[in-house]
Amino acid sequence: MSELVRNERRGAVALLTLNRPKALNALDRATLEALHEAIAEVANDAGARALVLTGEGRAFAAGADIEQMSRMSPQEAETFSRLGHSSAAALESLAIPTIAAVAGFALGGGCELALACDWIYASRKARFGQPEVALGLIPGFGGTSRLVRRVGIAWAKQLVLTGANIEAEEALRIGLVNRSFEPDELLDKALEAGETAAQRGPLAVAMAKRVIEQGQDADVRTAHVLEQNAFGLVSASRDCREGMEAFLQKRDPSFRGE
Ligand code: DAK
Repeated sequence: MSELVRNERRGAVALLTLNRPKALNALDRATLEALHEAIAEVANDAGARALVLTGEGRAFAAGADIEQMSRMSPQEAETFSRLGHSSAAALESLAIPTIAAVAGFALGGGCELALACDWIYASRKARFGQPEVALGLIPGFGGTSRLVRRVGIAWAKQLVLTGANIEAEEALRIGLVNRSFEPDELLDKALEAGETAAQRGPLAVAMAKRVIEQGQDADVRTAHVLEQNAFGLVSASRDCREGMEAFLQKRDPSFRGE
């Protein structure tokens, strides 16, 4: 495992830490490759029931590595963009809940990476932005589509077209961030949320996540049908019987993911 991304387990929660603090965790090719590898490890770790993604030092990630990008040919830029997209897609397609814990800067590709997580918790000192237009670029890791879905078209346009940063409080207000915390509380709160989800029925959590995601790409009627089908499927699971029996017997359920 590359040291550019640390992969640790905290109970049932996988904790991935972008670890290039001297460059504010700027996403270069090697870091994105390490991230992709770490996500694959988590996907294959049956004991990991939630994931928290964070950054070492004073940034979550200050964007794609500008120094490296400045030397890329158009072909290399396309490959780089593909790598960024596939890391974001790999995060999104994990069957477990994913939480971005943003302690500092989440800019450009860093903000886009946070957006690929199911939700974002932030420290009160965090700053978010899509500053690409200041470099004569546009967001390249899926930010235009994910940001619109998270905060609506007007805020997405304001952020992308001005390239200006916003503080955690504003990010919270517009729904980019779910909750904000004092800096020293952030990681524990993110791990705690991950642990809470990790204790739920894993099949139900995975199915609910999938239906929410597929549903938002579908028309409402289709989304309802997807939900009904998934509801039927999950109700046939051992975990579902266990969950209901445990409630009726006034005890904690013992889920096995089957
Ligand atoms: N890339 C490379 N190095 C970076 C970096 C970045 N994005 N951000 C910071 N660093 C480095 C700095 O160069 C500095 O290195 P040294 O000089 O110490 O060697 C070190 O991190 C500390 O940064 P500062 O000295 O600048 O720290 P400050 O506190 O003064 O400022 C800052 C913090 C975050 C405000 C500032 O560093 C900053 O503005 N950083 C750049 C933020 C930015 O513009 N990010 C967006 C990058 S564009 C695409 C694919 C992807 C993308 C687009 C297209 N395709 C292939 C189509 C995505 C694009 C982006 O993400």
